[in-house]
Amino acid sequence: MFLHIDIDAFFPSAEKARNKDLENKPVVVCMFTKNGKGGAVASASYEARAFGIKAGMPVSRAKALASQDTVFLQADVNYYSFLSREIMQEIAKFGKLEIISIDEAYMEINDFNEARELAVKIKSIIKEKFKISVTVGIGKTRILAKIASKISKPDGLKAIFSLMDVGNYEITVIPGIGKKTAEILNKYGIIKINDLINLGTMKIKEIFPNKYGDYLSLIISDNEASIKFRKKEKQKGKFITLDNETEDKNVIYKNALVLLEKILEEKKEELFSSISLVLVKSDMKNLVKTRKVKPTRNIDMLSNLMKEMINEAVIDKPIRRIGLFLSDFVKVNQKSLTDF
Ligand code: TTP
Ligand code: MG
Repeated sequence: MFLHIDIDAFFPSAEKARNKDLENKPVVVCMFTKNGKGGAVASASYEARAFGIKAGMPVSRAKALASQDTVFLQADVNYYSFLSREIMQEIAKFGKLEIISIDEAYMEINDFNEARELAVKIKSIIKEKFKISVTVGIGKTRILAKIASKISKPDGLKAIFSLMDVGNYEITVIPGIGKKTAEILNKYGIIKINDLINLGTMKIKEIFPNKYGDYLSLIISDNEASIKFRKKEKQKGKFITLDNETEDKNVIYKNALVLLEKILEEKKEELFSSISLVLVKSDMKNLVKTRKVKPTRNIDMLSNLMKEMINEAVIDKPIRRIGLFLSDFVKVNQKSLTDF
């Protein structure tokens, strides 16, 4: 058996835990842009979710949906990371913890009754010590435990022994089935988990003849599947071919800056957490540099990083093409994403 422990509305809950005035209030934690006008929602408390406010939404949209008394706060990631470590340490006293993100972890337990008792204990201790509620899913596999917590949030506790137990839920409760995959499956008449189970592994592998098909097949057979991936990180990139090959770092910088401006212009609402520069040399070899940043769309910050990377680059051959890639901020402390 596995426990999947997931903190409820983590960032807003962390804010409520340190400020009694926020109790029972809709709280939206945001990553604001530098001028404080734009930005995206990192997480909304359950009271705020009732208005339709969700993670990833532009702050402007969230404000339009919010009630008068909704509190908007800038994310304090240092505090959340600190709190996350404290909470995880507390939970780790009960067994070997596999931490998979800032607010989620698994624990393997031999016996079901033991798992259930432990889940109750963990929930009450975290509530008592940190004034924060967590949901615990119990499952035969990690995926089943994760589904169990997902459908019983907030402050929930639920056990699932087989995917059939949740047959009447929509397929999107399965981790890894997002909007796009759901659309594909919907075309085959697959709406609920029962439909997916009835479809069978052969047909699933026909629709997805790749690792993803293998993944779904494992899930419908109640086998342990790797859940290293979650939301796919979205990348926005552009290339420019220079009129004349150059070794001049200023020229390279100016061209890269044009790419940066274009990407920011096309992705008006996004925050980015990594920037990669690709320099294609005259011998067609690539030189790639990447920098991670706190979620931002601040052009001064991003162009400075770009300048640093260009300055560091050893340009031993003239450059003919320049590429720039910005990756969306998806989740704080997210593990590496494997795609399929
Ligand atoms: P989640 O566990 O996905 O969400 P949550 O804890 O806010 O809400 P719940 O589990 O009750 O559904 O993410 C944990 C934290 O990670 C979240 O509080 C804020 C952060 N986060 C972002 O900053 N950006 C995002 O797009 C997402 C999904 C989460
Ligand atoms: Mg959570």
